[in-house]
Amino acid sequence: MRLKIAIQKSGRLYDDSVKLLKDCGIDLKNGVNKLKTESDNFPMEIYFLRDDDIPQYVEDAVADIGIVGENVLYEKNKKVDIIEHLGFGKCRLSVAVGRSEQYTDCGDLRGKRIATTYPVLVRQFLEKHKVDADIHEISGSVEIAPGIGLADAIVDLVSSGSTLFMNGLKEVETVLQSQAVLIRNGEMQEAQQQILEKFLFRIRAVKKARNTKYILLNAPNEKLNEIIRLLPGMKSPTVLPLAEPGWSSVHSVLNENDFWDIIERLKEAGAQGILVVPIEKMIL
Ligand code: PRT
Ligand code: ZN
Repeated sequence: MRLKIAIQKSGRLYDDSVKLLKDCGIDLKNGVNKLKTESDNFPMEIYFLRDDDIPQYVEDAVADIGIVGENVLYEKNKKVDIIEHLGFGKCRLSVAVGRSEQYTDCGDLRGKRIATTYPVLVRQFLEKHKVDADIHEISGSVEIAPGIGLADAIVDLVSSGSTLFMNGLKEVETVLQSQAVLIRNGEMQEAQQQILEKFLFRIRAVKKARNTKYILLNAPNEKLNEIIRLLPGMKSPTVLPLAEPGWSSVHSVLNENDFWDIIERLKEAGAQGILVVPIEKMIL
């Protein structure tokens, strides 16, 4: 019994999807340009597909689970469940208009021609805002549509914003915030379900570790209490005496988001020789 997972064959989600499997200790048999491969050390079969096809394959149970962007998932609207947000492939689906256009709110889109590869999401967005506009579905290079007179506005994925900028466009509305998610077929056999539980346990340990750093520092004993108060730790920080009398070594973990703030306060409190190291896995 193997758990079948569909991931993107090539493109923006490929590297992070393969890295996630690798970080979960799942080795893939070599074979570039293959449609599918399997793992030597985990009961998993990996299908390489176009991202647009992944929701359908999971709905049809050709694959049990899949990794796909929320943008594709909601556009395709298939009967699958989201199990986990994966934290990569982050982008937003945005409305953009010419940089010199006046724009105050969605009402300005009324009667306009909007080019997009996401007609379903754009229609929902316009209905929500009670705006009538013409949706022109095109299959790619959406950003050039206003420049060649095909549309007045576009709805496309944006990450850094440089594509819009280079095409003389400005972002005016966010239709959807998106990231890669793990999806599953609603009905799965018990054996696959159990493999999925194991896989999820590993994914959560990897995600937790990615957001956390291990910190080691030296502190004069008289400052220990103050420094320990700054460090959350998993339970509480580990404190070990240094060979030099009057000094201790303190070990703990830090959340990536609080990281710089806490480091500054630790220095002010008298911490020295601060080392911060990545954590590979974290099981709580
Ligand atoms: O061949 P296949 O159909 O599998 O791939 P694809 O060409 O349809 O998709 P791909 O590989 O481009 O993107 C896969 C997924 O990555 C998308 O569905 C999103 O979930 C996610 N993602 C994250 C992005 C971006 N960021 C992104 N910036 N997908 C596309 N873009 C494009 C965008 O369309 C625009 O052309 O990048 C350009 C904008 O980037 P910035 O940085 O200039 O703003
Ligand atoms: Zn695609």
